[in-house]
Amino acid sequence: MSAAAARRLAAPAIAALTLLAGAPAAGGSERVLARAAAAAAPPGQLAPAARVEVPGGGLIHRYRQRAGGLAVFGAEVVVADPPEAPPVLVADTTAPDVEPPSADAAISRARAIESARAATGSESLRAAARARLGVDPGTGSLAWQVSLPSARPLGDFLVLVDGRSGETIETRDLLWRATAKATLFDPNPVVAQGSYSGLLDAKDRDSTLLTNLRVPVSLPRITSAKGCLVGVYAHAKLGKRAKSLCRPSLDFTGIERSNERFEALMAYFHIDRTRVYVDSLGLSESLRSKPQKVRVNAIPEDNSFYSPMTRTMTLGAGGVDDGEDADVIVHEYGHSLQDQAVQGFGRSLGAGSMAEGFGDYLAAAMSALVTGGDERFDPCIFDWDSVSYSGSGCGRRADRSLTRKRAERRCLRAIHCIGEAWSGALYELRGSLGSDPQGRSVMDRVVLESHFMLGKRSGFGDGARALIAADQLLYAGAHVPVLEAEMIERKFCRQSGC
Ligand SMILES: [Ca+2]
Ligand SMILES: [Ca+2]
Ligand SMILES: [Ca+2]
Ligand SMILES: [Zn+2]
Repeated sequence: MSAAAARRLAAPAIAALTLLAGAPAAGGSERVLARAAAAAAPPGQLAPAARVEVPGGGLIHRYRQRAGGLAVFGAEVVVADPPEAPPVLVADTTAPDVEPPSADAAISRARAIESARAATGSESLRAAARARLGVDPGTGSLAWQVSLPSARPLGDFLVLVDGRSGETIETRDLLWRATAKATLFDPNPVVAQGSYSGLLDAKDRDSTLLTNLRVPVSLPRITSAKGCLVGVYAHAKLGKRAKSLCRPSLDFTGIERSNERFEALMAYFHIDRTRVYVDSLGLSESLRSKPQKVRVNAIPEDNSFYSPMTRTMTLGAGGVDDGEDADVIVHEYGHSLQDQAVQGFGRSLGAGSMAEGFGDYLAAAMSALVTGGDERFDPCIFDWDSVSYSGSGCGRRADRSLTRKRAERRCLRAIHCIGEAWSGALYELRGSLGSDPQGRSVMDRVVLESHFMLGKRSGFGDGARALIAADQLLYAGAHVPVLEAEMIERKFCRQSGC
């Protein structure tokens, strides 16, 4: 700061201190102000921000640096005022030489956000971007501080953008994350072994065979500082009382299937991986930024569900614990993904059936990512969970050649059953459309994008038209003839077209 500037600032500084001293409720006692005045910033730039009473009688005072009515980013002073001792200047991150910049001629908020997204390569967001105009403490110049909760690439980016030129001054990723380890079923022991031989639930007891069919995995993106199963995309809890599962070492490798924690680890791992996969497909809208809540072994029944009202997944413990089979976890998460695209989706027979069919399709697709494509096990849904109730070895299948009409005759309005006609069509299309030049499954992209164009009570006709529209949007309609032919053959569309 020049001598002239120092003189200019001196007068208002004294005025401000006097003002603060006259208002102890906001600013603190004169002794505190005298300590705060020892900070790097001139006292006139310190605005009282908080005053907290500490049990035992002391106070904590916080001041933020402001210049010309603008916040200096991250610049603050904290003074502790113990009852029986002199005040202490604890923290000081203020800057000494800030001349109040003029906010005139600043670039727009929208341009600042655009510049921050370009600098971080952020293609999609998990929540809305925010931006605040203020002062860069490093240079003293006008700047926008932009917060970007980015989905792709994943990060909580805090970007400082020059308020006049739009250039990036600094980029920081604030997301806390850690990776835990566990040994889990992927997707389930039947697929891991390649047969049903010797595989029995035996009331959730461990066996050498089942223990050995686990594989070591990483549980990435843990955000809990205590090592609980809370992450960017999943939040897993145990039992009816929704207990947290925490281990500060993040090493869960010793946990076997008889331990109730096993299913929580399974749920975390498979939800996280499915979400990352969906995000990798490059869809038009971002999905929910909050982690998916899931409660495992929360009900004794052999049943699992997703609640659109609480947005929570619940996995039952009947028969084989539902959380031991990724097919169950992914199917239920499929309901959540649809609810994220169209809130409350599934309020008609057709919509309900499409929802069930999509959940099974997604379970088959995620299985295929692990097996590399296995016609025995990918379309067999709940291979492991179903050992306690199904003679065929599958709870349902995603590769039936059913038409809508035959399914409706056969299924007596049961949506899981009619859903097999829908999953059958999607799964067949998955095989025939294959991958795009970027290596992404065409059908996975098309079906997930199509959900953004549906309504709560949409029927099969809407579903078919949404698939076609999604292909027109994503691939310029390259696969429309194949999609439409399949939809007509399955009787989701009339012979004349969708
Ligand atoms: Ca178990
Ligand atoms: Ca079960
Ligand atoms: Ca399967
Ligand atoms: Zn379902």
